[in-house]
Amino acid sequence: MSDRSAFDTNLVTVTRFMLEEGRKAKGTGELNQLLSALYTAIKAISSAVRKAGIANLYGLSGSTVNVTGDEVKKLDVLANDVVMNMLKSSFSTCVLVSEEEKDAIIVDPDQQGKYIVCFDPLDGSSNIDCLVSIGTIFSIYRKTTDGPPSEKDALQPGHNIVAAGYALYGSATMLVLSSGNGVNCFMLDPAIGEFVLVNRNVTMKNKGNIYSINEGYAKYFDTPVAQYITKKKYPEDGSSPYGARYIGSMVADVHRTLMYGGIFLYPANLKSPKGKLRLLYECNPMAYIIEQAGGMATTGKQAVLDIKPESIHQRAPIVMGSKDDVQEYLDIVNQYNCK
Ligand code: AMP
Ligand code: P6P
Repeated sequence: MSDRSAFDTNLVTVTRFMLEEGRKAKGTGELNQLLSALYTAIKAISSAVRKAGIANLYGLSGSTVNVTGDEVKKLDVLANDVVMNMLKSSFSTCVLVSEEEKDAIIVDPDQQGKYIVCFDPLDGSSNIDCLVSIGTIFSIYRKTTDGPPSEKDALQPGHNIVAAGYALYGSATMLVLSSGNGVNCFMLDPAIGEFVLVNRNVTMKNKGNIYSINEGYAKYFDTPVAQYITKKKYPEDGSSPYGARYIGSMVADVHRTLMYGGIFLYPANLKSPKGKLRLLYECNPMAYIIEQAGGMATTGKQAVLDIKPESIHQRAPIVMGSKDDVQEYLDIVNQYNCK
Protein backbone atom coordinates (compact mmCIF):
# COMPACT_ATOMS: atom_id res chain seq x y z
CA MET A 1 0.00 0.00 0.00
CA SER A 2 1.59 3.33 -1.01
CA ASP A 3 2.11 5.91 1.72
CA ARG A 4 -0.98 8.08 1.19
CA SER A 5 0.00 10.37 4.05
CA ALA A 6 2.46 12.04 1.66
CA PHE A 7 -0.50 13.55 -0.25
CA ASP A 8 -2.51 15.97 1.89
CA THR A 9 -6.14 15.81 0.88
CA ASN A 10 -7.15 18.47 3.38
CA LEU A 11 -4.42 21.07 2.83
CA VAL A 12 -4.87 24.51 4.36
CA THR A 13 -4.11 27.02 1.64
CA VAL A 14 -3.74 30.72 2.38
CA THR A 15 -7.01 31.31 0.50
CA ARG A 16 -8.86 28.83 2.73
CA PHE A 17 -7.17 30.22 5.86
CA MET A 18 -8.06 33.83 5.08
CA LEU A 19 -11.63 32.90 4.10
CA GLU A 20 -12.05 31.54 7.63
CA GLU A 21 -10.52 34.73 9.07
CA GLY A 22 -12.85 36.80 6.91
CA ARG A 23 -15.91 34.88 8.07
CA LYS A 24 -14.89 35.48 11.70
CA ALA A 25 -14.63 39.21 10.92
CA LYS A 26 -17.99 39.16 9.10
CA GLY A 27 -16.33 40.82 6.09
CA THR A 28 -17.88 41.15 2.64
CA GLY A 29 -14.86 39.44 1.07
CA GLU A 30 -13.28 42.55 -0.43
CA LEU A 31 -10.12 42.21 1.64
CA ASN A 32 -9.77 38.58 0.61
CA GLN A 33 -10.33 39.65 -3.00
CA LEU A 34 -7.36 42.03 -2.61
CA LEU A 35 -5.21 39.38 -0.94
CA SER A 36 -6.03 36.87 -3.65
CA ALA A 37 -4.75 39.31 -6.30
CA LEU A 38 -1.60 39.77 -4.22
CA TYR A 39 -1.02 36.01 -3.98
CA THR A 40 -1.15 35.81 -7.78
CA ALA A 41 1.31 38.68 -8.18
CA ILE A 42 3.70 37.03 -5.72
CA LYS A 43 3.50 33.72 -7.57
CA ALA A 44 4.29 35.51 -10.84
CA ILE A 45 7.27 37.31 -9.27
CA SER A 46 8.49 34.04 -7.75
CA SER A 47 8.40 32.44 -11.18
CA ALA A 48 10.26 35.38 -12.75
CA VAL A 49 12.90 35.45 -9.98
CA ARG A 50 13.59 31.76 -10.48
CA LYS A 51 13.80 32.08 -14.26
CA ALA A 52 15.65 35.42 -14.19
CA GLY A 53 19.04 34.20 -15.39
CA ILE A 54 17.55 32.17 -18.21
CA ALA A 55 14.99 34.77 -19.21
CA ASN A 56 17.66 37.49 -19.23
CA LEU A 57 15.82 39.40 -16.52
CA TYR A 58 18.93 40.14 -14.50
CA GLY A 59 21.00 43.24 -14.75
CA LEU A 60 20.15 46.87 -14.96
CA SER A 61 17.14 47.84 -17.00
CA GLY A 62 19.16 50.67 -18.52
CA SER A 63 20.34 53.72 -16.63
CA THR A 64 17.02 54.34 -14.86
CA VAL A 65 17.07 54.82 -11.09
CA ASN A 66 14.01 54.67 -8.84
CA VAL A 67 12.74 57.48 -6.60
CA THR A 68 15.11 56.39 -3.87
CA GLY A 69 18.12 56.74 -6.15
CA ASP A 70 18.74 52.98 -6.42
CA GLU A 71 19.55 51.54 -9.84
CA VAL A 72 16.40 49.87 -11.12
CA LYS A 73 16.92 46.28 -12.26
CA LYS A 74 14.65 44.52 -14.75
CA LEU A 75 13.08 42.29 -12.09
CA ASP A 76 12.22 45.39 -10.07
CA VAL A 77 10.28 46.80 -12.99
CA LEU A 78 8.51 43.52 -13.68
CA ALA A 79 7.58 43.03 -10.03
CA ASN A 80 6.19 46.54 -9.73
CA ASP A 81 4.12 46.21 -12.90
CA VAL A 82 2.60 42.87 -11.93
CA VAL A 83 1.65 43.99 -8.39
CA MET A 84 0.17 47.23 -9.73
CA ASN A 85 -1.87 45.46 -12.41
CA MET A 86 -3.18 42.73 -10.11
CA LEU A 87 -4.19 45.18 -7.38
CA LYS A 88 -5.82 47.67 -9.76
CA SER A 89 -7.88 44.89 -11.39
CA SER A 90 -9.01 43.46 -8.03
CA PHE A 91 -11.65 46.25 -7.59
CA SER A 92 -10.55 46.47 -3.92
CA THR A 93 -7.97 49.28 -3.90
CA CYS A 94 -8.03 53.05 -4.38
CA VAL A 95 -4.48 54.24 -3.58
CA LEU A 96 -1.25 52.35 -4.31
CA VAL A 97 2.17 53.41 -2.98
CA SER A 98 5.23 51.64 -4.38
CA GLU A 99 8.97 52.13 -3.84
CA GLU A 100 9.19 52.22 -7.63
CA GLU A 101 6.67 55.06 -8.12
CA LYS A 102 7.51 58.69 -7.24
CA ASP A 103 3.86 59.54 -6.51
CA ALA A 104 0.98 57.51 -5.13
CA ILE A 105 -1.08 55.84 -7.87
CA ILE A 106 -4.82 56.64 -7.72
CA VAL A 107 -6.82 53.72 -9.09
CA ASP A 108 -9.32 54.53 -11.88
CA PRO A 109 -12.75 55.37 -10.36
CA ASP A 110 -14.44 52.45 -12.12
CA GLN A 111 -11.95 50.04 -10.50
CA GLN A 112 -11.82 51.56 -7.00
CA GLY A 113 -12.32 49.70 -3.73
CA LYS A 114 -11.77 50.75 -0.13
CA TYR A 115 -8.17 49.69 0.49
CA ILE A 116 -4.80 51.39 0.30
CA VAL A 117 -1.71 49.24 -0.34
CA CYS A 118 1.88 50.35 0.32
CA PHE A 119 4.42 47.92 -1.09
CA ASP A 120 8.03 47.31 -2.02
CA PRO A 121 7.66 45.03 -5.04
CA LEU A 122 11.17 43.61 -4.86
CA ASP A 123 13.12 44.51 -1.75
CA GLY A 124 16.81 43.72 -1.59
CA SER A 125 17.16 44.17 -5.33
CA SER A 126 20.87 44.97 -5.03
CA ASN A 127 21.22 41.25 -4.25
CA ILE A 128 19.36 39.99 -7.33
CA ASP A 129 22.40 39.18 -9.48
CA CYS A 130 24.17 37.17 -6.78
CA LEU A 131 21.08 35.07 -5.98
CA VAL A 132 20.74 36.26 -2.38
CA SER A 133 17.15 36.01 -1.12
CA ILE A 134 14.92 38.98 -1.99
CA GLY A 135 11.29 39.70 -1.22
CA THR A 136 8.03 41.59 -1.67
CA ILE A 137 6.74 43.58 1.31
CA PHE A 138 3.19 44.96 1.66
CA SER A 139 0.85 46.68 4.09
CA ILE A 140 -2.88 47.25 3.68
CA TYR A 141 -4.97 50.08 5.17
CA ARG A 142 -8.65 51.02 4.93
CA LYS A 143 -9.47 54.41 3.42
CA THR A 144 -10.73 56.44 6.36
CA THR A 145 -11.57 59.76 4.69
CA ASP A 146 -14.65 60.84 2.73
CA GLY A 147 -14.32 62.12 -0.79
CA PRO A 148 -12.03 61.08 -3.62
CA PRO A 149 -8.87 59.11 -2.74
CA SER A 150 -5.54 60.92 -2.63
CA GLU A 151 -1.92 60.33 -1.63
CA LYS A 152 -2.81 61.65 1.85
CA ASP A 153 -4.95 58.53 2.44
CA ALA A 154 -1.68 56.52 2.53
CA LEU A 155 -0.22 58.65 5.33
CA GLN A 156 -1.62 56.52 8.16
CA PRO A 157 0.32 55.25 11.18
CA GLY A 158 1.25 51.57 11.12
CA HIS A 159 -1.14 50.70 13.92
CA ASN A 160 -3.96 51.32 11.39
CA ILE A 161 -2.75 48.37 9.31
CA VAL A 162 -5.55 45.92 8.43
CA ALA A 163 -3.17 43.27 7.06
CA ALA A 164 0.51 43.11 6.15
CA GLY A 165 3.24 40.69 5.30
CA TYR A 166 6.01 39.69 2.97
CA ALA A 167 7.00 37.09 0.42
CA LEU A 168 10.53 35.70 0.65
CA TYR A 169 12.04 34.37 -2.58
CA GLY A 170 14.68 32.14 -1.05
CA SER A 171 15.39 28.41 -1.15
CA ALA A 172 11.59 28.23 -1.33
CA THR A 173 8.95 30.93 -1.70
CA MET A 174 7.37 31.73 1.65
CA LEU A 175 4.42 34.06 2.33
CA VAL A 176 4.33 35.46 5.88
CA LEU A 177 1.04 37.18 6.63
CA SER A 178 -0.98 38.71 9.44
CA SER A 179 -4.46 40.26 9.40
CA GLY A 180 -4.50 41.11 13.08
CA ASN A 181 -4.78 37.70 14.70
CA GLY A 182 -1.14 36.55 14.80
CA VAL A 183 1.38 35.56 12.12
CA ASN A 184 1.10 32.57 9.82
CA CYS A 185 3.58 31.24 7.23
CA PHE A 186 2.60 29.65 3.94
CA MET A 187 5.02 27.83 1.62
CA LEU A 188 4.42 27.94 -2.14
CA ASP A 189 3.93 24.41 -3.46
CA PRO A 190 4.93 24.83 -7.12
CA ALA A 191 3.27 21.52 -8.01
CA ILE A 192 -0.18 22.97 -7.33
CA GLY A 193 0.59 26.70 -7.36
CA GLU A 194 -0.84 27.19 -3.88
CA PHE A 195 0.52 28.70 -0.66
CA VAL A 196 0.14 25.98 1.98
CA LEU A 197 0.14 26.66 5.75
CA VAL A 198 3.42 25.43 7.28
CA ASN A 199 3.77 27.53 10.47
CA ARG A 200 0.60 28.46 12.36
CA ASN A 201 0.59 31.38 14.82
CA VAL A 202 4.36 32.02 14.86
CA THR A 203 5.47 33.38 18.25
CA MET A 204 8.89 34.98 18.74
CA LYS A 205 11.33 33.98 21.48
CA ASN A 206 11.49 36.69 24.16
CA LYS A 207 15.29 36.69 23.79
CA GLY A 208 17.56 35.44 21.02
CA ASN A 209 21.31 35.17 20.48
CA ILE A 210 21.79 36.83 17.06
CA TYR A 211 22.29 40.51 16.25
CA SER A 212 21.91 41.82 12.70
CA ILE A 213 23.33 45.18 11.63
CA ASN A 214 25.60 46.46 8.85
CA GLU A 215 28.81 46.90 10.85
CA GLY A 216 30.44 48.49 7.83
CA TYR A 217 28.87 51.70 9.10
CA ALA A 218 30.37 51.35 12.60
CA LYS A 219 32.21 54.67 12.24
CA TYR A 220 28.81 56.33 11.76
CA PHE A 221 27.02 54.62 14.73
CA ASP A 222 25.77 56.82 17.56
CA THR A 223 26.99 55.99 21.07
CA PRO A 224 24.01 53.87 22.24
CA VAL A 225 24.20 51.68 19.11
CA ALA A 226 27.97 51.30 19.48
CA GLN A 227 27.58 50.45 23.19
CA TYR A 228 24.83 47.91 22.46
CA ILE A 229 26.84 46.10 19.76
CA THR A 230 29.92 46.02 22.02
CA LYS A 231 27.77 44.47 24.75
CA LYS A 232 26.64 41.75 22.33
CA LYS A 233 30.26 41.00 21.36
CA TYR A 234 31.86 41.30 24.81
CA PRO A 235 29.15 40.43 27.36
CA GLU A 236 30.18 41.35 30.92
CA ASP A 237 27.75 39.00 32.66
CA GLY A 238 29.58 35.81 31.70
CA SER A 239 27.04 34.95 28.99
CA SER A 240 28.15 33.92 25.51
CA PRO A 241 28.57 36.56 22.81
CA TYR A 242 25.78 36.85 20.24
CA GLY A 243 26.21 35.54 16.72
CA ALA A 244 26.38 38.15 13.94
CA ARG A 245 24.24 37.68 10.84
CA TYR A 246 23.61 40.32 8.16
CA ILE A 247 22.35 39.41 4.68
CA GLY A 248 21.64 42.94 3.48
CA SER A 249 18.18 41.95 2.28
CA MET A 250 15.58 43.15 4.81
CA VAL A 251 13.08 40.38 4.13
CA ALA A 252 15.74 37.68 4.69
CA ASP A 253 17.19 39.35 7.81
CA VAL A 254 13.76 39.96 9.35
CA HIS A 255 12.47 36.47 8.52
CA ARG A 256 15.49 34.93 10.27
CA THR A 257 14.85 37.22 13.26
CA LEU A 258 11.18 36.19 13.33
CA MET A 259 12.01 32.49 13.20
CA TYR A 260 15.16 32.33 15.37
CA GLY A 261 14.77 35.38 17.62
CA GLY A 262 17.35 38.11 18.22
CA ILE A 263 17.52 41.66 16.96
CA PHE A 264 17.69 43.50 13.62
CA LEU A 265 18.93 47.06 13.59
CA TYR A 266 18.92 49.73 10.91
CA PRO A 267 19.20 52.75 13.17
CA ALA A 268 19.79 56.35 12.23
CA ASN A 269 23.49 57.02 11.80
CA LEU A 270 25.72 59.87 10.66
CA LYS A 271 25.43 58.60 7.06
CA SER A 272 21.63 58.14 7.21
CA PRO A 273 20.36 60.56 9.88
CA LYS A 274 16.77 59.39 9.40
CA GLY A 275 17.72 55.75 8.87
CA LYS A 276 17.67 54.16 5.39
CA LEU A 277 14.58 51.96 5.37
CA ARG A 278 11.25 53.34 4.16
CA LEU A 279 8.49 53.73 6.71
CA LEU A 280 5.39 52.89 4.64
CA TYR A 281 6.54 49.79 2.76
CA GLU A 282 9.51 48.42 4.72
CA CYS A 283 9.43 49.48 8.39
CA ASN A 284 5.68 49.46 9.09
CA PRO A 285 4.79 46.08 7.54
CA MET A 286 7.80 44.41 9.15
CA ALA A 287 7.15 46.07 12.51
CA TYR A 288 3.51 44.90 12.30
CA ILE A 289 4.53 41.29 11.66
CA ILE A 290 7.15 41.32 14.43
CA GLU A 291 4.68 42.79 16.95
CA GLN A 292 1.90 40.41 15.87
CA ALA A 293 4.38 37.60 16.68
CA GLY A 294 5.04 39.02 20.16
CA GLY A 295 8.20 41.01 19.36
CA MET A 296 8.89 44.74 19.51
CA ALA A 297 9.77 47.42 16.93
CA THR A 298 11.09 50.85 17.87
CA THR A 299 12.81 53.85 16.29
CA GLY A 300 14.75 54.24 19.54
CA LYS A 301 12.44 57.11 20.48
CA GLN A 302 8.95 55.69 19.78
CA ALA A 303 7.16 52.60 18.53
CA VAL A 304 7.53 52.39 14.74
CA LEU A 305 3.79 51.77 14.34
CA ASP A 306 2.99 55.06 16.13
CA ILE A 307 4.80 57.28 13.61
CA LYS A 308 2.42 59.62 11.76
CA PRO A 309 3.83 59.63 8.23
CA GLU A 310 4.38 62.99 6.50
CA SER A 311 5.46 61.73 3.06
CA ILE A 312 5.10 58.43 1.24
CA HIS A 313 8.84 57.72 0.84
CA GLN A 314 10.02 58.93 4.21
CA ARG A 315 12.67 56.92 6.01
CA ALA A 316 12.65 55.75 9.63
CA PRO A 317 15.21 54.26 11.98
CA ILE A 318 14.19 50.76 13.08
CA VAL A 319 15.32 48.30 15.74
CA MET A 320 13.11 45.23 16.01
CA GLY A 321 13.03 41.63 17.14
CA SER A 322 12.73 39.70 20.40
CA LYS A 323 11.12 41.81 23.11
CA ASP A 324 13.89 41.46 25.72
CA ASP A 325 16.64 42.18 23.17
CA VAL A 326 14.95 45.34 21.92
CA GLN A 327 14.24 46.45 25.50
CA GLU A 328 17.93 45.97 26.37
CA TYR A 329 18.80 48.30 23.47
CA LEU A 330 16.20 50.85 24.63
CA ASP A 331 17.60 50.74 28.17
CA ILE A 332 21.01 51.76 26.80
CA VAL A 333 19.42 54.54 24.70
CA ASN A 334 17.49 55.83 27.73
CA GLN A 335 20.56 55.69 30.01
CA TYR A 336 22.53 57.65 27.42
CA ASN A 337 19.78 60.25 26.97
CA CYS A 338 19.54 60.72 30.74
CA LYS A 339 23.21 61.74 31.00
P1 AMP B 1 -14.19 43.35 3.83
O1 AMP B 1 -15.68 43.55 3.91
O2 AMP B 1 -13.77 42.02 3.25
O3 AMP B 1 -13.51 44.53 3.17
O4 AMP B 1 -13.68 43.32 5.37
C1 AMP B 1 -14.10 44.34 6.27
C2 AMP B 1 -13.18 44.30 7.47
O5 AMP B 1 -13.29 43.01 8.09
C3 AMP B 1 -11.72 44.41 7.06
O6 AMP B 1 -11.32 45.74 6.88
C4 AMP B 1 -11.04 43.73 8.24
O7 AMP B 1 -10.98 44.59 9.34
C5 AMP B 1 -12.00 42.57 8.51
N1 AMP B 1 -11.58 41.43 7.68
C6 AMP B 1 -12.06 41.07 6.48
N2 AMP B 1 -11.41 39.98 6.02
C7 AMP B 1 -10.50 39.65 6.97
C8 AMP B 1 -9.50 38.63 7.09
N3 AMP B 1 -9.31 37.73 6.13
N4 AMP B 1 -8.74 38.62 8.22
C9 AMP B 1 -8.93 39.52 9.19
N5 AMP B 1 -9.83 40.54 9.13
C10 AMP B 1 -10.61 40.58 8.03
P1 P6P C 1 22.74 48.46 3.55
C1 P6P C 1 18.20 46.54 0.31
O1 P6P C 1 18.72 47.48 -0.61
C2 P6P C 1 17.63 47.31 1.48
O2 P6P C 1 16.66 48.21 1.06
C3 P6P C 1 17.05 46.34 2.51
O3 P6P C 1 16.50 45.21 1.93
C4 P6P C 1 18.25 46.01 3.37
O4 P6P C 1 17.91 45.67 4.69
C5 P6P C 1 19.05 47.32 3.35
O5 P6P C 1 18.68 48.01 2.15
C6 P6P C 1 20.54 47.08 3.33
O6 P6P C 1 21.15 48.34 3.38
O7 P6P C 1 22.98 49.95 3.76
O8 P6P C 1 23.11 47.65 4.78
O9 P6P C 1 23.33 47.90 2.29
